[in-house]
Amino acid sequence: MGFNPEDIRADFPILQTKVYGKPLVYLDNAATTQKPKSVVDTICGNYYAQNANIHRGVHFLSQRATEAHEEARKTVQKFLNAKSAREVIFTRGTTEAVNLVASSFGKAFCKEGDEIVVSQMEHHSNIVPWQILQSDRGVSLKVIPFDEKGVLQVDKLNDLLTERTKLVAVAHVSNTLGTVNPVKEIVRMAHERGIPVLVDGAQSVPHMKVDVQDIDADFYVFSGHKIYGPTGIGALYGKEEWLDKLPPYQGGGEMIKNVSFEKTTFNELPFKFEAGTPDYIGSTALAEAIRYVEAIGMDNIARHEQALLKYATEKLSQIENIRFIGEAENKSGLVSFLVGDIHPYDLGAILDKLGIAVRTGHHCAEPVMKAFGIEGTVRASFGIYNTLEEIDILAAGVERAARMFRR
Ligand code: 7TS
Repeated sequence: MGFNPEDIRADFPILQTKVYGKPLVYLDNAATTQKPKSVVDTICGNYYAQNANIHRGVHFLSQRATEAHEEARKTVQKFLNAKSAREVIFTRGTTEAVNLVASSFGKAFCKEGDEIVVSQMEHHSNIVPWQILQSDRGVSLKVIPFDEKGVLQVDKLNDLLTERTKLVAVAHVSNTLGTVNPVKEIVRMAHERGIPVLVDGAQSVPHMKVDVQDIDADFYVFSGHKIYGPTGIGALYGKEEWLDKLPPYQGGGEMIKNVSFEKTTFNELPFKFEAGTPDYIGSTALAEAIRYVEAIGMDNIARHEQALLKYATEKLSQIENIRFIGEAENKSGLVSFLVGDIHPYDLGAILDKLGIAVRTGHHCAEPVMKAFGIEGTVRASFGIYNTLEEIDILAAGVERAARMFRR
């Protein structure tokens, strides 16, 4: 496995929580991950020792906070293998990063009749911002479908790309199906026609090595809270050539060079896109989270989570009338399922009473539910601190719930 999850667990105080007297089994990592002590300590330490607004101050604390924020940017840059720190924009998370691109790219490049291509397995965060552009600019959305196993039908992409396609926006990993999409191939196909690609990395960055230059994505976005970092911080990677061409998303302090009532000039990258006081405490805590996962090793994390996925799939398969939603060969560490006609909320509520935290519902991916003709699923999603024993507890819990409903 490359590392011992028991050692990792000791770094996460919340995992000691008892739920209704039972040990917490936290399997809702796709929604958000728990935080190691080092991340929480970084937040506290920064507030205790180096809090001051950044970039504007000549004084000691302000300079120290500025350096930490800019170091954090470099940490994200290296983590994603971006060419330059100017290509890393701090945002509130994936959602804000997609909205930033949709809004700015839309303003600069989209007009009535243009097309944006998304996939059928997108999280609402990578659908709705493009729909807003639809009503603002009159662009239309085209959708890459997936098959019955939840595999994206990439061969259909060529037919969807036209002279009117302005951008392709696709998830690297589906939060509902777990499918890992061949984003490098998608980028290659789009680039053959000169079309830029945004990749939603919310569910990939925490679980595998991501190299934005290798993928050749034009934009790549992720959230800090899904990679053991704090809430309220995430990043947009954008190729400098694209970010240079995009107008600012929000106006305010920090993103300007000069302001007068007659004319305002904008700051250079990355500050052009960071209006107002940025979350400089969050950025440094995110950098600490990145250091934390890198010390474990992204390849070790991927191997561990693949082992959990394999074991969970085998164990849960033994349950009568279980139906997996998402059976791609290339899957990330999560299982979405239904058992017989038990409502996912009922199953989730019983698992909760056993101390097991899973997510139920449509997981903000209603088009996926529609494609399968279901209302929702139960989803167990794995992280670095999960163990095979926890999978046993999950499988026993699902079996117990199934028996209750069979009676
Ligand atoms: N994109 C994907 C693929 C996601 O899984 C999520 C969140 C988002 C975007 C939005 O991220 P945010 O941090 O900006 O909110 N996914 C989930 C989930 O699966 N359950 O809760 C949130």
